[in-house]
Amino acid sequence: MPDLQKLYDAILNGDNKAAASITKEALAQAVEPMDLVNKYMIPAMDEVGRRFESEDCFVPELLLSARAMKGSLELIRPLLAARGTEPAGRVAIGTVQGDLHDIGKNLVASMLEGGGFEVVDLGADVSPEKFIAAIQSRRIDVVALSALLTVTMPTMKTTIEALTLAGVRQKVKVIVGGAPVTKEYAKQIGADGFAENAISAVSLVRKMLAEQPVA
Ligand code: B1M
Repeated sequence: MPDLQKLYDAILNGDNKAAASITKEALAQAVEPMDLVNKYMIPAMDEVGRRFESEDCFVPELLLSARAMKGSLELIRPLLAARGTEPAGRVAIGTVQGDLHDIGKNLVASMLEGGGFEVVDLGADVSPEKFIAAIQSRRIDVVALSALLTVTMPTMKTTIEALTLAGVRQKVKVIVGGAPVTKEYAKQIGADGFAENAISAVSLVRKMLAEQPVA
């Protein structure tokens, strides 16, 4: 069994090679993938964020840590996606316009795939028009909006408003999430639901579609 604390250190220090090698070793030894994510990888990114806030590290270090995190997640992602059974609905997911953070969004997308949903991943910095086009062309059941910056949270509201103006709001459920987003904020901007993390996003979407299928 590899020393998993070293996975935390590798992501914190932006060492993508070490992070990938420990992740591979852990997966080969049947360590539960979500334990790697929740106990070591996310806490490392949280620590990077704290250091950034206190000016003990800067954007280049953030980028290196993000690269290490993404590399490890790429190794874990197929295992999460393989857990699904039959498609339970189609979710279009994206980080809203102006926001480049996509690690959490990618994790939510992988867990939704693993939960049996078909995921249309629109990427990061996604304009309202792109969400609208996806709804119009792909028979989307749920639109999932992610935001990591307090300054891009209001773009979730403008995206929902744009869906209404385009006449597609009633066709979909809209869920929102991301570190600064709260349940109260979700309600305030007219979203149908809020999920705090990737696991709760899956149960939320499942519950929503079972309770009240979209029009
Ligand atoms: Co940025 N950044 N960043 N950054 N960055 C934060 C978010 C910050 C909190 C750091 C800090 O100051 N402590 C801060 C935001 C402060 C604020 O707004 N209140 C910040 C800042 C300020 C910035 C810049 C402005 C810095 C600058 O340039 N001066 C800049 C903005 C760029 C832009 O977007 N326009 C910037 C840039 C970057 C990088 C590009 C360098 C890089 C992102 C790389 C990438 O994503 N490809 C980066 C990173 C890595 C971070 C931190 C350190 C880590 C984010 C992360 O990946 N976390 C972050 C600090 C932190 O979060 N601790 C920070 C791990 C990930 C798994 O968690 O994304 O929270 P998270 O996702 C979670 C949940 O939130 C939830 O589920 C996920 C899994 O549990 N979730 C959803 C997310 N989306 C969801 C959607 C759902 C449901 C749940 O349904 C729809």
